[in-house]
Amino acid sequence: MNIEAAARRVDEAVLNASAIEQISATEPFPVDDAYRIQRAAIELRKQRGERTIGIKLGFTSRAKMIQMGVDSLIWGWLTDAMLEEDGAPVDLGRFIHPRVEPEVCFLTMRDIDRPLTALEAHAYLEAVAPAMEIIDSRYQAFRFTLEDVIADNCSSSGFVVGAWSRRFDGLRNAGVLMRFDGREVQVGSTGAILGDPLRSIVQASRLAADAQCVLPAGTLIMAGAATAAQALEPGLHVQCVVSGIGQAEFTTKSRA
Ligand code: OOG
Ligand code: MG
Repeated sequence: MNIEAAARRVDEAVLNASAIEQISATEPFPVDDAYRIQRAAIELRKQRGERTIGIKLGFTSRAKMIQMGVDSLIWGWLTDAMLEEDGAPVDLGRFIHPRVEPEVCFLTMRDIDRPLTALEAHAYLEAVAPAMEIIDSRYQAFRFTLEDVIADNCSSSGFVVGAWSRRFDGLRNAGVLMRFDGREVQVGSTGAILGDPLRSIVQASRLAADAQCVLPAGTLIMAGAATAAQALEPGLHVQCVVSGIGQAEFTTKSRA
């Protein structure tokens, strides 16, 4: 596998907002190479001035595994260019076939430089917020293998984070609602995320340690979707409510 060439392919799909064939269609490749491609593609973003500000976990819930037919936990990078302001309009023009999913986001207050236990995780956290991730697979028809989706930075394209708080109590099993124009489109519970979203910190610490990465204090960690993702279209008001934690929202518009 030519890692650099594959990274340029996914990166060009991002820049042109146009779908590509799955990389595995021409050449099957292992998970290790998938993460190498992901890293190389993030380097290309950094060369354009983007900054990594956190990580995202994927397939931490059954709902997502079933929707996408993939059953391994994956992770990718969040950059400053992906962060959309809570309550603001999101321009869909830069996406191919965007979907949105309800999540929670954590903000760390200490460097994570080793695998943490569930008991330790809490002490590493500054705050939690309701959040939504906008995913936009760079592959045609939003279809991919595990390796393809990892290479494509786990479909990550944008995210919106609501107000931060230290409301960690009740986070284990809080109701999650996603609404389009006031209509419920997804309903679930934070318990769907690894049984308890705090476990995403344990998983993140393990993945980072395996990759010999330190997650510096101030890192954002998106825990993964609590429900299946929902396709976005222009002209929507999108809201995510996490009971007892808060809400996040945005509207969609298109350039066209
Ligand atoms: C891959 C990303 C999965 C999640 O929260 O489970 C993910 C995809 O569904 O395209 O972000
Ligand atoms: Mg997600």
